[in-house]
Amino acid sequence: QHAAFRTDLSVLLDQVGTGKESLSFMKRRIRRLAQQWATAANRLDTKLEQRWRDQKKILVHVGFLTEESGDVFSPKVLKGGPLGEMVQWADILTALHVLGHNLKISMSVKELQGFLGVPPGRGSCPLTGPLPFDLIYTDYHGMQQMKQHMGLSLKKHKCHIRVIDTFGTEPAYNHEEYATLHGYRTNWGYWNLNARQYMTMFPHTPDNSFMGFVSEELNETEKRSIQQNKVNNMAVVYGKEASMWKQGKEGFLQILHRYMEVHGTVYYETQRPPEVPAFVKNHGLLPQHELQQLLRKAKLFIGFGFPYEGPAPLEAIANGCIFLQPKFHPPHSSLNHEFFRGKPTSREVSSQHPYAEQYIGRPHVMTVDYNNSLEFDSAIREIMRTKVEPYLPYEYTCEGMLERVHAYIQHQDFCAPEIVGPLFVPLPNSTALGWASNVTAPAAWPPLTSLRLLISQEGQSCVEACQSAGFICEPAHFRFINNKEALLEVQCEVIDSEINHILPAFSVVRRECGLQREPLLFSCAGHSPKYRRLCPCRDFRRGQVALCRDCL
Ligand code: U2F
Repeated sequence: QHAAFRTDLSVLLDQVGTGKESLSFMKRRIRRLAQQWATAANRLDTKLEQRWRDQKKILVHVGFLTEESGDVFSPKVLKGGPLGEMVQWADILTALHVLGHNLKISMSVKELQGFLGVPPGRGSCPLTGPLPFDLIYTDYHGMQQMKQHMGLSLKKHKCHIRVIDTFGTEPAYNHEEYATLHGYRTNWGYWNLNARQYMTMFPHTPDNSFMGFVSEELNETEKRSIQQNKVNNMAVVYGKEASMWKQGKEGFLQILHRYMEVHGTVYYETQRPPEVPAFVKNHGLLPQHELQQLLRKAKLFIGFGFPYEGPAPLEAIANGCIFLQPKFHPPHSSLNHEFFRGKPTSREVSSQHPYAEQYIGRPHVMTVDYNNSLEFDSAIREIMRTKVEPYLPYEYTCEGMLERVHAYIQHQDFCAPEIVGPLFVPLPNSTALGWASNVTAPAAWPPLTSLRLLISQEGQSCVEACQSAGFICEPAHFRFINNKEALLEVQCEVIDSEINHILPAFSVVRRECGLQREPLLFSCAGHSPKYRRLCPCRDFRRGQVALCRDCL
């Protein structure tokens, strides 16, 4: 059946259910953005020229909101707790509904069992028949629950699963045996999925798929009125929980206060939290739409270093604020910071919000060293002088998210047997950068036309190598370059095939080349001091890094 776009969200709102603050938050958000989604659906429909889209049977099981996982988030919705995950799930549900799929939503293990058709009760009673869904979106908690209640059949059906994973999972952590042997084992698990089945909140590592969420888009009239009403000396602090304000913030808050009126939206019960200085005008935790109004007036949205990688900076920038944030030197990661410890990634987080830093940047985003008061001081003064327009990257608009999710649903297939190289043929007389395939593999997505082979510097990952050449690493293309034809230019004396997440690569000193023997370990993120890596890069659309030029 064809999936026809839907612009009426009432069925979805009924499906989300009631009885918890988290659900009310998500429903308020869905209602508030309904018009934006409808407009976006119409635009994308036109853009895709009414082309055929298969309607999929989709189960969404939101593991972290189930009682069985402890649901620590719901009670904190009105108390300054994390909302980023709820923002994202609300938007995923809306996108799937608007794209016209056949959706079932589960927020408890009982509902999960009901939808999957496994007998209720504890213990692992395997699903015997076929899986009644084409796709299951869940999270790490949901994976555990499915393992417990689907038993062995989870393995059989796992290619249908997509895991919503805020900070991302790198291939080395995902492969059970490899993680266990090489110190990449974490409590989140090693599910042996294709790493692209993990879907992240920001485009962190291209090893995972970028799911994202949306932020409000302004029309020209709104943009103009915002610019007229900006208060040049008004700052809003990023931090809805008092603990985000503690320790070492006095110094730069004082500097800030010298120039600007400082506003906060910190949750409090009866009186001002002691962490928040008296000169701060605290509005208390605001409903999302009121926060937007505050951001429309403010000139500056300032981060204190936590929370990491949340939605709020995008909302601020979309409402015409400049986002000022601390640079992390050295970068924070699971190796050196409590918050990331035990998360299945070694990704280095270079500032509070690396996406804002790297994908948006000046004049909308300024990333500075907060320990250097001169630098901080001059940043504030520069911000007060600088005029910016509200800005929202296309990938965070409703249309951008619909386009991306549409492309994933129609093209990503982790169940089909993989076609492997060597489909790769270097073009004659080419430099490494110019190498491109002149063979087309009909089933490949992203299509092979997008492939650009690159060789990294020693110690450099493919994420960095591709980025520095203006491309993005594309893990789906590894299978086409993991062969000796692709190694032609590097003249290796020996070619081995091993299980190691930095392969394919070669060691300059030893003139040894290594090919990858375990496709699950193809990794854009991997790097090692003595190795230059073979990197499958691809082009990408402006403002939609998840998709290559010919990907739609
Ligand atoms: C991130 O979670 P947070 O919820 O802490 O992220 P934020 O960027 O602070 O904000 C999430 C939403 O909270 C809303 C705001 C954002 O959409 O509009 N909000 C609000 O409604 N009222 C207010 O007064 C202030 C904000 C991240 F998303 C999570 O994945 C991480 O777990 C967490 C920790 O790093 O950070």
